[in-house]
Amino acid sequence: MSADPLPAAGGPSAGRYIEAEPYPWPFDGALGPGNTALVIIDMQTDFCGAGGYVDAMGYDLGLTRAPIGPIGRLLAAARAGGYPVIHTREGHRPDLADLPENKRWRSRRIGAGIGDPGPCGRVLVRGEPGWEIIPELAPLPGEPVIDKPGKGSFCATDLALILGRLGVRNLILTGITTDVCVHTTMREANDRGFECVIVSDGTAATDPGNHAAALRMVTMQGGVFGAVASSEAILRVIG
Ligand code: C5J
Repeated sequence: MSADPLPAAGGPSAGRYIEAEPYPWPFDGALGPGNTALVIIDMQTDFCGAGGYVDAMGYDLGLTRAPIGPIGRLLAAARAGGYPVIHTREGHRPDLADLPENKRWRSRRIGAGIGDPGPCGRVLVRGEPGWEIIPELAPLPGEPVIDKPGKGSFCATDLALILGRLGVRNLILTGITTDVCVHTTMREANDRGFECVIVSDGTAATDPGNHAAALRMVTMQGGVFGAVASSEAILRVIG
């Protein structure tokens, strides 16, 4: 009789798990620096700094800055434990050749035109001050930085190639915003077979209700996109 290669659906079997909802993560308990990456999404001045894109739209920067502390602690633990760290940046080419016309039009409607000049340089344009990752979470040399023109981190990027090269199959997802770039990335990753956990206090949205709803969506259908865990629960295992 051959052994079942999957853990029992009802609960964890032997392995290393993070306390998460709706199941201990990862599903198979196979968690370690050789197969698990910390992904930090779009912690750029444009999304959480004064004068950036989110600020120009009039949203509360206190919300999008809230995960900086928890992400910083996860980043330190991941680096110390030898876990791969991947950063992403949303932004467009200076000639805006990769900026869809409808994306630009919508951003101009709300007073934060992508590609237009602002206090932090041209909004969401590569190379501009607002597009840079905030100093508190700056990448170290050797940590891949994925430049993406869209909301998802897999669309029009080399992220899948890099994760494959690293042997990564589990993703710890952090960054901003929960309901837009983090969720889009989680959905893209889940469809590609990655096992994902989203960090409840390591993510934030421009609306607290959207943040809560985005986390709740993950837990439906037995964990339709993966699982949700706090940074503290993750630090207990990888810290
Ligand atoms: C948005 C993002 N919200 N990083 N980008 O436009 O979530």
